Amino acid sequence: MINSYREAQRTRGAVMQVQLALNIAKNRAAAMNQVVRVDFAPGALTPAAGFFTAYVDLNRDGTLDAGEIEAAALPNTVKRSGMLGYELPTGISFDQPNGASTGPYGMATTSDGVTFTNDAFSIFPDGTVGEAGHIAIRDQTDRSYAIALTVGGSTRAFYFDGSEWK
Ligand SMILES: [Ca+2]
Repeated sequence: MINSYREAQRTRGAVMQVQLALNIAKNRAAAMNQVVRVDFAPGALTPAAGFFTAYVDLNRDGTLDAGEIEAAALPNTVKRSGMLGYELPTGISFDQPNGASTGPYGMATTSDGVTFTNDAFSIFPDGTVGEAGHIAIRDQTDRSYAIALTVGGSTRAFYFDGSEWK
């Protein structure tokens, strides 16, 4: 039996942590004057793993190479498949909500919940990102959120009420 209120709090908490992680990654890109790559499908993982990393892409090739700094500064850092990153709590996943024909701001959706090319994007030292998109997050009671990212690098969390994003 799922306690609905507690479940809602837990899901909102996870959404806030993902948003916080993106902001930490952005601050890091500025502080280090380097590109930070946020990857929801690092190594052999896919977004279904509910795990992502954000590493300092020193050679700017979009790949996590030996010697590149991993995501130790993210909230709730765990190690998965040999990589440091953030993992969604049990029962919460990257996934599009049922009944949503678009994402926030009318963005296109993808079935795995993460719309970025190759499920990853780069944050440049000036805070801008290579690609706008969103990350949809859903819990086991179908409560659905998304974090939308603009090319300017700002993030905003949305809730899907069953018919529209708010
Ligand atoms: Ca690299």
